[in-house]
Amino acid sequence: MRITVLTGGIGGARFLAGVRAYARKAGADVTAVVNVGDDVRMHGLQICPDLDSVMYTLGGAHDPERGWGRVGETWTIKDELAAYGAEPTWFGLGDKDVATHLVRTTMLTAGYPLSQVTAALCDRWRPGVTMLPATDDRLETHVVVDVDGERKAIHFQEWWVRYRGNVPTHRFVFVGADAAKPAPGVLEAIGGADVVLIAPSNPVVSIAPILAVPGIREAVADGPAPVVGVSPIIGGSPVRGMADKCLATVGVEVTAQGVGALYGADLLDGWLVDTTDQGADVPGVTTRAAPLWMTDEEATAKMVEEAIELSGKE
Ligand code: FO1
Repeated sequence: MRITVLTGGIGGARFLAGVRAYARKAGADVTAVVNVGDDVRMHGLQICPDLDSVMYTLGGAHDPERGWGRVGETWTIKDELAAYGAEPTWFGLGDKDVATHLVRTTMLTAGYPLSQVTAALCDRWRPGVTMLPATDDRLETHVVVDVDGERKAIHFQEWWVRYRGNVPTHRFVFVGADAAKPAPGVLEAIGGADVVLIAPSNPVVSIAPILAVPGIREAVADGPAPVVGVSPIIGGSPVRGMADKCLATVGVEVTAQGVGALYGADLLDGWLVDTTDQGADVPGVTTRAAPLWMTDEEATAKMVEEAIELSGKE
């Protein structure tokens, strides 16, 4: 069986650990199509938070408490940059993490596309799934906000890390999406899948930027594989992160039903919600309830099994 997962964020990385555990038992192959909208250039380095979260989590090197970056991290470079007054001081790059960004930036500067750079980084981390950026082209999520009496667009990382989303927020813009092409292998992974899963990632800033790459939404919606989404909202709150703030900005109710309806029957065949949200009704989509707390890999693999069952492909 071939499972393709659209994913982003820390929750998406955790979910993938469960997909990999399920796949090992079921003898399935997994491809992750990963959001690049969070990517940002800082201090001359290209940083890909979602690709790195997946790579470090599946490589067993992530910091489980912080959620992002490396376990056992040190912060000398961050402190030295701050001592120079080098902005942005609100964004922390760990020493170990910097090595990843140096290798990535060197390869990108030499002309390698992000997909090949990601494959090269994965030679070290052996995530056990094929990791593909949604696109090799520049695609960044920017956020239109009011700051200091001025309306302007700031990078998603500034919105989230600097302001924690606590500024008047008007909309999200996926800069570069219109001209972006799916990275090599993305359309093939979607078209050749037996099932496509949408991870319990932020629908607005993790999944929407993937679907904004021309051709990807169509491949998912019109492809032969059943599409099952897993709700990132449990009992009216996001499992983690800022999905509540993002959904409020786009005028969508912060409920499992609200997010299911946002994806809609155009995209989804099945929608897996938590048992707390049993009864969530998404017109034209088969819903099912199961425990969705990703407390450990085993619980997450069980969620994945429920999603695969819901797809009818188990
Ligand atoms: N999150 C923070 O809250 N503060 C940081 O200083 C920070 C730095 C950082 C550096 C590299 C990286 O890959 C991720 C980093 N994150 C940081 C996490 C990131 O902002 C978000 O959690 C993701 O983009 C959302 O998925």
